[in-house]
Amino acid sequence: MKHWWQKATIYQIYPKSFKDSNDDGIGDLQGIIEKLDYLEELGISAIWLSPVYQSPMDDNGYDISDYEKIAECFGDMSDMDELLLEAKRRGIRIIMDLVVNHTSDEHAWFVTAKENPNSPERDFYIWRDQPNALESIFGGSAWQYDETSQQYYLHLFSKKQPDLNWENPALRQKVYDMMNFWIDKGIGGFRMDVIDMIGKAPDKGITTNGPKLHDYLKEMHQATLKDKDLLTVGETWGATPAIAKAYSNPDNHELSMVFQFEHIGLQHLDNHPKWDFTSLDVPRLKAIFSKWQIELDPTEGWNSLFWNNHDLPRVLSIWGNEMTYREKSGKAFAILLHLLRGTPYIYQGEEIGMLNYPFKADFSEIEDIESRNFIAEARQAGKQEETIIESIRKVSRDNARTPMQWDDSPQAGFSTTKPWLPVNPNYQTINVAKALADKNSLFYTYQALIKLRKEEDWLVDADYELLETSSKVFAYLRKTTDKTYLVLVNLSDETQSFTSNYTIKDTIITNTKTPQTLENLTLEPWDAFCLEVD
Ligand code: TEU
Ligand code: CA
Repeated sequence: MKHWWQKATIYQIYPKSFKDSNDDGIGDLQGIIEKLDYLEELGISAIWLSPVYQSPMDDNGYDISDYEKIAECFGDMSDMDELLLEAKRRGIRIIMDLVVNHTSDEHAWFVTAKENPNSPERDFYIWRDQPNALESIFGGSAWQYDETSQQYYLHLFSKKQPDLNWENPALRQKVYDMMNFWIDKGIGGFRMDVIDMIGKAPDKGITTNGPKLHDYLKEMHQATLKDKDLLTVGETWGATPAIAKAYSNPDNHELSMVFQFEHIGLQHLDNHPKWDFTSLDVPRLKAIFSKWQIELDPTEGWNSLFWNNHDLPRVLSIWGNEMTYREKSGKAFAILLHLLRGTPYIYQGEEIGMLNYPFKADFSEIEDIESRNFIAEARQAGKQEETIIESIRKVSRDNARTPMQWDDSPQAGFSTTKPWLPVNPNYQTINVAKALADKNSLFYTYQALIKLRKEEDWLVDADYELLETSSKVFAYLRKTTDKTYLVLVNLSDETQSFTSNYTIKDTIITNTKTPQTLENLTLEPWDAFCLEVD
């Protein structure tokens, strides 16, 4: 039996930056509702909605102060209900972001826990008399001293994001009740933020893949997800194929799939922080994707496929060619990814080829907490300002978070006032209106790929096989018992040669002219196609 999410393409919305309906410079739920027709035209099956819950916005909503309320800047629960209804009318499900590794320090549980060390809520969080060496992912110690109760609490992210104590069964039940509140509203599933951290054992220095992680997920499944065909995708930075199978093997009853980040690791030097970025190593990309394609056979697990999200730089700016081949390299990345086995995710703006932002050298345009902490630490460590800004321009999370570019009117049709993050100055050339008007635009490649996935079972079923080619060419086969498909992509600015004995039967999708033969073929820069072959 196939699950709906095996034939679905998911579109991620970062609500602050998608569409502002009331001209306060911040995207909101009514803005999303306005743009549902656009998403229907693109053809996606579900929206992954980054957090819209009540939040002081220290980390743009990944710091939640009430899971059952909507942040005022986004609207209210009636807007949320309207979004669910309007999306459903268009065959679009809503995947909520589940952030339960931590809450905001302004969540009522934490407020009570702090004020009253004898309250049951105290044990919902992780308190110690002395800090250990654990560090926050956003920099500095992971422990914050609380004057009132004279203990330290754990925060693996910002100090306004205290970690929840999953060892407490009452806390776990509260989380499951909250999940059921949303499931009862008819959502399509959950994207689970840093879910691999909930089983942490902080005294042993273990933060991810802790000993009880999978017990908790099985318990969660029983209490919430069981018998409902919801899409669940865990964010798991350190997952290997073996770990991914533990989560996504259908017999384990945990999650549908996880986001693995091994290919994203190629963005920076090995064993270096993300700020030490490097250029694309195509042979390693091929090896990583091939490993995941082969190991996560549908009987044992399921893959998720993505280039972009709200934490990552725009793929075209780091691995594609922004200038000469912006749309063509965009199509090449799309074709390469969407014909693999797994569920593809598109991040807002990816479908029109949005790019990184040229941040001012004085850092005045930087909003992201991770970036701001990095700048402060790098300065303290005596790094050159030019090196710091170079890192920021290349990999800051704010690159993905600038407003969606809808048209060429001021503020790119996102808002009529100055938005919370500036609009990319390239909006007059890169915007939705332009993309829709041009039948050859990147948008229509995405549209075609999404349609193909819905219609063609081989995308789910067919085996994967990597072909030996020159290093900058990525070529793979998808084979069913009676059909063979070849996906062939030149991931470079130079021509490449390719040869094969297969004969061409049909063109499935291409970003260039289909060749007559595969024998002694010259691939132009960023050529990409999928052909049925014999
Ligand atoms: O991200 C988890 C995470 O580890 C990121 O902080 C990641 O390491 C970093 O962004 C890479 O640059 C999730 C969310 O996706 C992120 O937006 C949140 O800030 C974070 O969790 C805390 O909730
Ligand atoms: Ca608004």
